[in-house]
Amino acid sequence: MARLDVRETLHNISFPGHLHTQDSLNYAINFPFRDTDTLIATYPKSGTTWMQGIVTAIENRGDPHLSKTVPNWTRAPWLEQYYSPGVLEASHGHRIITTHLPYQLLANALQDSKAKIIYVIRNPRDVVVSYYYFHKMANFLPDPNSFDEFLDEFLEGKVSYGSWFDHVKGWTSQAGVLANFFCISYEEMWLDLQGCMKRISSFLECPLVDEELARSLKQCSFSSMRDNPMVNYTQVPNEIMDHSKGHFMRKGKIGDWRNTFTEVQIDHFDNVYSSQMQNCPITFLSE
Ligand code: PPS
Repeated sequence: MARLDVRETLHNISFPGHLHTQDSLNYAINFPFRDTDTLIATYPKSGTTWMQGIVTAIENRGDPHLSKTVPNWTRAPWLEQYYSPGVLEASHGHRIITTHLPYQLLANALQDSKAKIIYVIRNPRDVVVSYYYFHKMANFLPDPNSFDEFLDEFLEGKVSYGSWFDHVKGWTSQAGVLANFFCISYEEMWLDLQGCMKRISSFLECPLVDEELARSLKQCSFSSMRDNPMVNYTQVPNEIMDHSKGHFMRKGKIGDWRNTFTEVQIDHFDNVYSSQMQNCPITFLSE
């Protein structure tokens, strides 16, 4: 499945055709969730891989075997990507499922579901920078041209997977509505991974003893994940992800957007942000 230049569109949202087909997108929006499923929902570049690692570590009580032997897309497949039916239908017990889809597209499938949902949110300034560099290396995403142009497309919601604003407003509106919904930020995890790990393990009803927690923390540190070929995408061939143009595990920092944005871009971003998010007050922690 190369289709590197193909784009698929669903509900006006564009998806890379290398990973999605109309069939796979329709499979996702009609997916029969089980109450025993755990769903990790994120806008791209918000800490998806990190949360996949955290949930895997918690559910395996800190035993690193699975995370070191099975790629993240197999142990926590993206629901909307073309290979997921094969992986999900073969798994009979508890499933960890990932999605970048906005809530609006999964609303029907999740209606009345008791699946556990973890939504990870990240400061969109760091998201757009991370996404920009990812577009440079991922040959299944359009060439981003300059950061200025990419920033405009991001703010207008024209990038793959759609508008960050719609994504965040849609999913966070489900706090207290969906039966088992938990929202956490990349920044909280960055500043206090141990505290977050305890909160996530309690949400998953899988409390860890100190030794299990210590092993889980070690496994999910940026350096461990950066060096783990099962999560750092180094196994993906260069024609799909050009590793000479960057690393998937790029910096793993908070607030690094300040090194990319100009003053003019900061003002423009802040204007769009305050008009889009006026009814959705969210603050992002910084160092
Ligand atoms: S994707 O393509 O949507 O699945 O990307 P996603 O995993 O959501 O986001 C990638 C960014 O997360 C950073 N990352 C981490 N940061 C801190 N600690 C850990 N363990 C970790 N794992 C992944 C990764 O470096 C990307 O962020 P940037 O800012 O580009 O470095």
